[in-house]
Amino acid sequence: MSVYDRLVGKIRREALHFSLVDPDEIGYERAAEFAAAAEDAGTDAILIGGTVGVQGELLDETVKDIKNAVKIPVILFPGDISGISPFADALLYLSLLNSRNPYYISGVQALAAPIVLRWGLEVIPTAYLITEPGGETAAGWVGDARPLPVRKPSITYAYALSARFIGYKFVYLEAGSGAAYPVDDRLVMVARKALGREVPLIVGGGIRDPETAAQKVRAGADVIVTGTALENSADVERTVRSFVEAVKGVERDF
Ligand code: 1GP
Repeated sequence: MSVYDRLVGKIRREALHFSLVDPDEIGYERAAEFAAAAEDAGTDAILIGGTVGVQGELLDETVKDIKNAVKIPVILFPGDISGISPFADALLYLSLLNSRNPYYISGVQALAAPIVLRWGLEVIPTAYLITEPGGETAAGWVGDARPLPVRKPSITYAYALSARFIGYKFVYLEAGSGAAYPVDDRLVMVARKALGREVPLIVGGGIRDPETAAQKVRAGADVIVTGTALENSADVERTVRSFVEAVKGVERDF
């Protein structure tokens, strides 16, 4: 069964938590241990990525180390064409739909496609939408995004609906790693409304505590991604467990 189908099957039962491993931030040598601690704490998948400095042989070795250390899906979350590796289970095939630069909407995907096919890597077409305050984060700056404004939720609604019509398999609302504040609840709510139950909604960026993670699930997120909060933790397993419990503890009304 594909990684995507496994995740969607789980999402029907409960909200999920993904742990972001940015090897450039936490150190390549620590990545596997970090991922194993997150798995022990009940996280549902490991995302490997980062906007700068995550590439090449070091990335390949890190992905292999993480694959050896965990059984849950190991999914690439690339910042550019250099962020892909044949050793992962799947690839978030991201299109940054609200970029000003067509390279991040369709160009890098075309450049990557032939090698991804050769590798036989599972691709998960994902509409990546950067919201405020993501313009101040590395993802927003490098990706030349026009961050979706909090005061105009109708724009997020329109982008999410368009992503559903086009046929993306995930929509990822992103405030940017280390953002000053997370994706606003109103934006999560309108994206959920646009997607119905057809397309799972991932929310990440600036989520620092379990209560905020639970709040985003109540607003309509299916998957919560945390990275910085785990990187800053002295006890990764304990911190991941607190996020997992918060996210899975939310009663969803469907
Ligand atoms: C970034 O959404 C992820 O792409 C996670 O962000 O590092 O702020 O948790 P944080």
